[in-house]
Amino acid sequence: MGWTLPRPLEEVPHRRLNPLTGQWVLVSPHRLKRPWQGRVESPAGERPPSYVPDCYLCPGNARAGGVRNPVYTDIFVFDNDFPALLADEPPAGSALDVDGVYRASPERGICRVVCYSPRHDLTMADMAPAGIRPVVDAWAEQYRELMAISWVQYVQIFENKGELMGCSNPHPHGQIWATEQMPYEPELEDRRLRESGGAAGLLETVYTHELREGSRIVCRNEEWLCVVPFWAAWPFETLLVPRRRIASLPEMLPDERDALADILKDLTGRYDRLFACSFPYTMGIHQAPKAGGAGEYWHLHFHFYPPLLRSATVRKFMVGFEMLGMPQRDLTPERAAGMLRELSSRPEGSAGG
Ligand code: H2U
Ligand code: ZN
Repeated sequence: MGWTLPRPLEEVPHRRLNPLTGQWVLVSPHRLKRPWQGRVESPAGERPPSYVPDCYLCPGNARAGGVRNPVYTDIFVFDNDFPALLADEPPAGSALDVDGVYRASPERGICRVVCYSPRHDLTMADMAPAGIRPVVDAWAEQYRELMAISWVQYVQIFENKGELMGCSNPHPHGQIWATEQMPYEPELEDRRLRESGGAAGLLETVYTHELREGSRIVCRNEEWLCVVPFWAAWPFETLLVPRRRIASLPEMLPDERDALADILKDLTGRYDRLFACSFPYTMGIHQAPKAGGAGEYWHLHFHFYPPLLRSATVRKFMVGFEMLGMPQRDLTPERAAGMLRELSSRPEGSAGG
């Protein structure tokens, strides 16, 4: 049945549970009455050119390692020249355990980079859905290919966008890390999804409630729903969930792929219009690990974690109580969703190209 937030919670400090991780977040809606005298930035300046001769991701250019990129026309995937993990089998005897306190073990992995477009100046928000579709297909194909490697347990696809998020180059790109062991965040989610994997899984329940309740919806289409989750820690954090409980990207049908490309453009466009800037974020796809049975209960989803709070330059810091205690937010998820929802899905006068 439908439900709504008890009225008092819109005014008083409270905790909300993140059912995917089991962690709680503190919400302080009453603090929104605080005066704000910070700056609000004007729209960002000029776009970069569409081709940059010394960009290591532009078509035909040499990368930092010396290898030359092909003259690619849609997407381009390559092995990271400076990978954080190596695929070589670790030498025997490299594990450490002293009194259960000092523990270490080798970790194998494969790191790749995915260029979304040959155009240096585009982001997903500027690309047409038909241009994003090859990115969606590449993600699915990379997941399939990397999961087929015997020792790979998990594949994390992600994107760091914007200097604020440590992104090294504006050329639109993301990364893929395939690891021998399950990293921490998906591990937490794996347990909850497994425990809730009955007739209506956890994210199916969320999908149904959010669609009915409406106050946290940012945008949606036939196949996908984007909300500021009830338990969001970052001010404009979003969760993108498919209607159907699919465990991993290769299971997506053509309609679901097209709809995904469409909603990625819609969401990133809203983000850009929120503070009239190219909106920074870390985005990532959580999907099934290799562990037996995971394909049965996993429900893939995207997380967007943007750092901005009030303008193109005023960001939220996860410091102080957040670092030492637990995450906290002032702006309620319902208000944040309302702000993103009110923005038009396409900028005025845009053909969506
Ligand atoms: P960001 O997405 O955080 O900007 O990282 C870009 C990645 O591209 C980074 O992991 C890799 C870096 O190692 N890279 C190459 O593989 N080759 C290059 O020539 C430069 C950057
Ligand atoms: Zn997740």
